[in-house]
Amino acid sequence: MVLHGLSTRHHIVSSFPLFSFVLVAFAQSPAPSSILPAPGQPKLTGTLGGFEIHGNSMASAQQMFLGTAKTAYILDKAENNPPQINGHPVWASEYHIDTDDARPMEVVTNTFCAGGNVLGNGTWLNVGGNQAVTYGGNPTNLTINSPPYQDADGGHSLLDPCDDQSCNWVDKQANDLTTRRWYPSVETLEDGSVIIIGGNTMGGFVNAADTSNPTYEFFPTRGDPIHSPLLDRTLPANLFPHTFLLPSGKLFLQLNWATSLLDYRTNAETPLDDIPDAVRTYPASAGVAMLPMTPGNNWTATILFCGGTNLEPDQWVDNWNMATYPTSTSCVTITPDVSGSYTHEDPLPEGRSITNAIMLPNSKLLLLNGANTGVSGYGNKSWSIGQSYADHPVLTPVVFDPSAPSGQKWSREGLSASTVPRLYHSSAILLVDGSVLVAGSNPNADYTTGVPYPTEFRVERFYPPYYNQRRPEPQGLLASYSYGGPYFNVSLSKDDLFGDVRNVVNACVVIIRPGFSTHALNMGQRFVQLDSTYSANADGSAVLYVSQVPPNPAILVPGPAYVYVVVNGVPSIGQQVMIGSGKIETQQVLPPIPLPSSSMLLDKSDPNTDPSNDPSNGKHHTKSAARPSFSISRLHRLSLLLTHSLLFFCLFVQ
Ligand SMILES: [Cu+2]
Repeated sequence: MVLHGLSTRHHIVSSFPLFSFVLVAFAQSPAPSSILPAPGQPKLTGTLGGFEIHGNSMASAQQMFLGTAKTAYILDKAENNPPQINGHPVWASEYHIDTDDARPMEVVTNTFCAGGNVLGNGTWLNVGGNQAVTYGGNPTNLTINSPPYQDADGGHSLLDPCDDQSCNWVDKQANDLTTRRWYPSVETLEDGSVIIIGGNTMGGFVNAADTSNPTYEFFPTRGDPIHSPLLDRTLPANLFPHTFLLPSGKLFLQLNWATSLLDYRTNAETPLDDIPDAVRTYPASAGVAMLPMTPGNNWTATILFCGGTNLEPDQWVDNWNMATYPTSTSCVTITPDVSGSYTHEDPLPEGRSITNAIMLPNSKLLLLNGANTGVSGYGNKSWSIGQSYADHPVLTPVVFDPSAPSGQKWSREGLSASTVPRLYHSSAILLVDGSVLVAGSNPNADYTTGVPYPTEFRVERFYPPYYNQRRPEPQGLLASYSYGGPYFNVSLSKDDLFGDVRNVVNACVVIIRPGFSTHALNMGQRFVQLDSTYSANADGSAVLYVSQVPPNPAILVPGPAYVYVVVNGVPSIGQQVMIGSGKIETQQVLPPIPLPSSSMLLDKSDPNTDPSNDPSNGKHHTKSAARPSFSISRLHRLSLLLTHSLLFFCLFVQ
């Protein structure tokens, strides 16, 4: 029996003309991508919904990113960590996921509160940071190779990650950055270059007019920094601006109470609504993430903010007890390409600052780390907790389900608490096995023990509830992905579909950039579901027909990412892939080849696959079941209308 779903694939191409990019001719097809081997199973079983302490990071993980499937990289500030390298303390390390060993790495520049992201060619960039310091974090007069750390002013450093321990940071002291930047944000652009935004020229708890760097620039350089009026009018809580490249090609910027769109091509800024309830930028340090971009929402970007603190600009002075000040429970979303207004979401179960928001492959958002009172930062104040400006760690994570009904989006079902407080200067990233690497916390001016919140080297793994299930082992995933172009086939066995071929309607392919984690941000974190249809076979196996990345590099920028196949919310082991050309250049964009219609070839003799035994009475084989969450968004409808109007006009004028 063959049941065909109604194809809506031709709509996908027509939904993109709203965005101004060029579709090149079919003849310029991308270089064929190699096929990845089927991923296997996790090497471990984990404590479901809980944390396990796994290793020692050697330097505190103020910054952390996944360089390869097996290797994470950690950056700290220059400080008096006990491990040594080349005659001075270590402030960078390479963490091996499978063995929980760390390798010290040499970094010359002081990466204290630097930003970072990955370029389109796979090289990681660490940029900005404090000047050279001595014990206690105090600045030294010398700026190059100053004792005791032989550190230098935070410039920028580059790393090509590796699995054989052969790679090292390359420091650029005489660098391309034209100005000093402490606390900058870094966002990768459509051509794989990055924009570097804001920061200040000297340190401080918050920004100030005399030290602010109210500009942005690019790497590789495009010349002098460009002034941003938004950065001028959002003092003092405008460091590490929340920055997201939108599908429209504009940059969404949220800092202090303000929101704006930046067209970096014309330098035009368009104010949007102020964010309600709370400041979300450092030191308020709310959790923030772009929610999944999927065929169901036509790859429209919605950004979620949760927590923070409601201080007004004149309250960001540390002459009062900020460590006991309550944090916000407020959560809001904004869909900036559609509306400049925020929408209230279900609030958090408790207020939270300094929290990391991690996109899981099952389309849910994990919030972990952070404090219930206070803010980021530290100092020797009478009211400090040790030196911390935050207190009351929130040890139990909480999960946000974007698809759950209002009032039921947050859940702690099956989740348990960590034993390790993670306050200022902590970090977290998704790993390929779907667990989350959690590290850092150091609300201290220098390496410090014997205080309530010491310099933390313990590395944990958090195991989401899916962790111990058998993972899908898809065959046919590609090693690199083009923007549009031909679709490809991914095979799933009966076991991959949990013994019931009808689960193929709940199978999808997602690509995740875990991002550069620091200061409650994961810069560049993104979750994009590829379009797909299916053909289910009588033997219980199935094939997914999978589109390449949508034909717009602003939806998923070029560079390395991880591909997962998710069935019933259980992800395969992720595999590192390359999005786009692997070069920093204008990316080739092709028309997507329409996908075949979904079909379900069922074995009537097998009660597991006979649709007459299905309580849903076979309705899941229809178009709506092929994409259960599919709905034509307003934007999609508008684009269809425009396309069809254009078509009508063309016919009419002939
Ligand atoms: Cu910092």
